[in-house]
Amino acid sequence: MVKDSHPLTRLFSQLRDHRVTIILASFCSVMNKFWDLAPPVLIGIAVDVVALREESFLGDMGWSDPRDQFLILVALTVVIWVLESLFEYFYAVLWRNLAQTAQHELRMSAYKHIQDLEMRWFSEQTTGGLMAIMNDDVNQLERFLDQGATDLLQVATTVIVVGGIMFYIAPEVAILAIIPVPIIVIGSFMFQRRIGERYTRVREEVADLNSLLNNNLSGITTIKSFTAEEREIERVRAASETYRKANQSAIRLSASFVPLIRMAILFAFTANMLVGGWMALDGRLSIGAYSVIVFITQRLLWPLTRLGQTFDLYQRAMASTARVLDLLDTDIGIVEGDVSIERVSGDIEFLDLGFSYQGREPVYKGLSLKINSGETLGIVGSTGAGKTTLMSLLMRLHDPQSGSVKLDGIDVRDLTLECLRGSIALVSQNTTLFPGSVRDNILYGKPNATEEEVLNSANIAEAMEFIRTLPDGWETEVGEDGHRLSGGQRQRLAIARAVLKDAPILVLDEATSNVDNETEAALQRSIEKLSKNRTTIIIAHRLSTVRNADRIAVLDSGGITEMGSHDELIQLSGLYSRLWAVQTGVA
Ligand code: TTP
Ligand code: MG
Repeated sequence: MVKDSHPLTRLFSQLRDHRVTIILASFCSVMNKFWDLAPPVLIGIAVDVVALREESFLGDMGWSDPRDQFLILVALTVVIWVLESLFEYFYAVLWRNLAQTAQHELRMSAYKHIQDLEMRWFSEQTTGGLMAIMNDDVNQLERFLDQGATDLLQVATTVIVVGGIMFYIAPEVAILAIIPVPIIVIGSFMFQRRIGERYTRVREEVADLNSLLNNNLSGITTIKSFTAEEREIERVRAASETYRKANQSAIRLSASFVPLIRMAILFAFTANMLVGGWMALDGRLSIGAYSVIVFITQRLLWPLTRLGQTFDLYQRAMASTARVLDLLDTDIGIVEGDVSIERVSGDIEFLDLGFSYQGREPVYKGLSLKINSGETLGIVGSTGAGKTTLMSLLMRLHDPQSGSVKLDGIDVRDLTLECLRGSIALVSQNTTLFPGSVRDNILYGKPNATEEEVLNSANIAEAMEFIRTLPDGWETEVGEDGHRLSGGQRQRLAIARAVLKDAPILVLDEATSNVDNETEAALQRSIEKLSKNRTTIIIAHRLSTVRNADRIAVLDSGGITEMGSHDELIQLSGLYSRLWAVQTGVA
C-alpha cells in the first residue's frame, strides 16, 4: 500500500473483504432517501386530484373517479412508506455492523502490528499517543461508517432526485433552486477547513489534559508525598481551562453554520415560491406541480444543514484512518530468521559488539563476552553501564549496530524469535505483573503448567509463605502492575514465573534487589540448585548476590574490564575489589 495515496483509497483497500456489504449498504441508503423524497410528490398528486378531478394526472392514467384516485394514492403511500422503512432498517443494520467489524478488525491489526514492532520504535512513542490511535482514531472511523457515509450518500441522492423532479416539472424554477447548492457545498467545505483547525486544537488540548490526568493518577503516591496536591490542581485546572477555551472557540464558529445555510436555502425557497407562484397564476404550471415544488424545496434544507457536520466526520475519519494505516505500514525493524534449534544448550557469545540507543553515546565499544553452556555468570557494573542492554541484545529486543550475538554458535538474527526468546527465562529489572490473580501471574510463564509445577516454582521462588498469608491466597488479585503487593513480593512472583518457564537460559536482572537479606540467601540457594543444568546470568549491584557465580564479569566503559571468580577478582584489586570493600564496609 502506497503511503501517500488518499486515505479513502487506502481505507477501501483495507475494507476490501467487505466490498459486497459496502455496496449493499450504499444501495439501501440511496433507496431509503429515494422513497423518503416521495411524499411531497404524493401531496402534489393529491392536490392535483382535488383541483382537477377527472382531468387530473391520475385521471389521465385511466382512473376517472376521483374517489378511486384517492384510494390508489393511499395504496401508493403505504407501499412507499413500507419500502422507505425497510431500506432504513437494512442500511442501519448494514452500516452499523460494518462499522463495528471495521473498528474491531482495525484495532486488532493495529494491536498485532504494534506488538511486533521493535523496542526502538516504542521508545519514540508515548503510551498516550498509541492509546489515542487504538481508541480515538479507530472509533472515529466507526463513527464515520456508522453515520457519515450514509449522510454523504443521502445528500447526493437528495440533490439529484429533487433536482431531477424539478427539472422535469419546471426547468426555470429548478435552476433557481439548484443555484445555492454548489455555493452551500463549497461554503460548507471552506467552513469545515476553518473549523477543522479549531478541532485540531481541541484534540491536542484533550490529549495534553488526558496525559496529565493519566500521569497524576498513576503518580498519586508521589504527589501526596510531596504534598503537591495544590500545585497539581492548579496544573489540571490550567489544562482543563485551555481545553474549555479551545472548545468554546470551535463552538462559536460551528454554531453559526446552520443559520447561514438556512439563509442560503431561504433564497431558493422564496424564489421558487415566487417564480413558481407567478407561473401557476399564468397557468403555465399546474397547481399540483406547484405544490410539489414548494414542498420538495423544503426537503433540501435538512440534509444540507448537516453537510458541515458530515464533512467534519469525513475529515476526522480520514485523518484518523491515515494515522492508523501509517501505523500498520510501519516496518517491523526486527526481522526474524528461520533457524530453530532442537535443544538449546545455552552457549552464548557476544562478539565485538557496538551498540548505541538512538541519539545517544555508544553503550559498548567492541564488547566481547563468552558464556559457556551450564555456567553461572555474574555481571556487575555501575548504573547505566549497559548490563540490562546486553540482555536486550541477547533477546533481540534491539539489534547491535556492529558485531554479533550468538546462541549455540548461531547468530541470533538467524533464529526464529520463538526459538530464541523461548529458550530464555528473564526476570527483568522492571517486572510487569498483569491484572489478575497470583496464580494467573505465575502461570504466565507456562500457561499449561500443572498444579504441581506451579507449586514447585513458587517454592523455589520463596513465594509460598507470603502467598499463603494473602487474603485470598492463590486467587488474590494483584492489581494493575501488581500494585497491591510489596516490591519484594512482586519480584518473587516474577522469579516463580521465570522458573516455571523452565528454559535452558535463566537471566536474573536485579531480581532480588527488593527482598531482605535472609530471603535473598534462601533464594540464592534455590537458584543455585536451579542453575545446575542451565546457563544462568545474574545481574546485580549487591555483590553478595553474584559472589557464588562461576565467573563474574565487570562491565565498565563500554567493555568487560575484569573477569574471573570472586576470589580472583578480589586478588586483582580492581574495580570489583574496591566495590566489595565499600559494600562490606572494609574500606
Ligand atoms: P542500561 O543497559 O539500562 O544500564 P544498566 O542496566 O547497566 O544500569 P542499571 O544498573 O541502572 O540497571 O542502560 C545503558 C545506557 O543506555 C544508559 O546510559 C541509559 C541508556 N539507555 C538509553 O539511552 N535508552 C534506553 O532505552 C535505555 C534502556 C537505556
Ligand atoms: Mg539495568
